[in-house]
Amino acid sequence: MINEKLEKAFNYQINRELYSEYLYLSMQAYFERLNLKGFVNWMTVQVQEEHAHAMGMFDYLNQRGGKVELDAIEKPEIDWSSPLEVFEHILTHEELVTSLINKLMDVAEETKDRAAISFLNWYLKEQVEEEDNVGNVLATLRLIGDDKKALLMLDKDLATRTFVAPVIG
Ligand code: OFO
Repeated sequence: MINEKLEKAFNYQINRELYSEYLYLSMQAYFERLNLKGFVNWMTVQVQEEHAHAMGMFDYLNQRGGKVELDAIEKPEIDWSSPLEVFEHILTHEELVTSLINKLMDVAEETKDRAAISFLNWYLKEQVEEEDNVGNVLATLRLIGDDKKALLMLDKDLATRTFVAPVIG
């Protein structure tokens, strides 16, 4: 049975992962409006990943005999001024998520829940990857500047990203 404080912290993080999914879905819609199909694809994969992150915790909490409590998901932003601004937003958001996973880990450590600590290690590694992926696209967008041709080349590149269901934990 999972400790109540840790259960609450997991429920909060499930909500944050679902918010991430929602935010990226909104970004996907923004790229649809720009007709940048490669960026749309990149965001689609991102949305699927966030759903998998939320479900990983959802399943884990159930497995540990905890009570999953879904909360309201706030409305995400709907407009950005450019692809660059979107990716700046994603990086800031992922850095925030990393700090939240660290806080969740603090609660797992505080409650001496070694199983949860081991489970959460996967999320910490995943955050390193997430920040790196986003940082790479962001760096390319900064190089591109106002060059429309180069933006379309990046769009082609982002069209190749595929979703691989993660094995969590
Ligand atoms: Fe769930 O990693 Fe992004 O937010």
